[in-house]
Amino acid sequence: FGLLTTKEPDGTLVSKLILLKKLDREQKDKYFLILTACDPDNSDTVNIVVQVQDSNDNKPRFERDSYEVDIPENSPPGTHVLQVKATDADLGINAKVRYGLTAQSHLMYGHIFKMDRESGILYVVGLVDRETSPVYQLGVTAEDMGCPSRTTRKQLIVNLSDDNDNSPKFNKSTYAIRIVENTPAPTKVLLHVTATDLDDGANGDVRYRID
Ligand SMILES: [Ca+2]
Ligand SMILES: [Ca+2]
Ligand SMILES: [Ca+2]
Ligand SMILES: [Ca+2]
Repeated sequence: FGLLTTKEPDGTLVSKLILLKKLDREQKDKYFLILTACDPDNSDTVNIVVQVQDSNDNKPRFERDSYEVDIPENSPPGTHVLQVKATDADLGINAKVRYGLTAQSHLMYGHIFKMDRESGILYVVGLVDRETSPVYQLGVTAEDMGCPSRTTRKQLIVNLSDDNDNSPKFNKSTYAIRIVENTPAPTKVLLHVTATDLDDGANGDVRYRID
């Protein structure tokens, strides 16, 4: 702060308090100044309190640089996937954070995942099937309520772990073999069959037997 002293036409000296440097409420929100007026013999002082009001100059910041979580496929609607959290250095509504999915993620995956605006909890709302998509890359947002508001985006990865929810399937429903009687046995290969299983790892390993 500084003083700009000017002389009025009637000869009075007027001092104006001026700002010499930008203020940052997040650094210091109150200043106590003492202004003294003095003549060669006497003086008077006055206290000045400067309260710095907030402007929305900070974006919300997520607590983590990235979010990644594993959940089992077929987790039912209502399953709590993960909670994100962001803080904002401003004050009041400038620091009040609301969460969401980016417009693109909402468009693509809004039928599968939903972000609670208040709590930042991501929920399952649709079918999560590893065989359809084993990984979801979601864009999440934290937006403050300032005017204009400020928004931060972060990537959130949801990996689906496998559940053994697919049976092996033969590539044909019936196989017919013609074989001449008295063919010497053991013989060459009569038939090659394959069955596939869409699951992962051991859940997708197929063994064969004849009953
Ligand atoms: Ca803010
Ligand atoms: Ca601020
Ligand atoms: Ca299986
Ligand atoms: Ca599966």
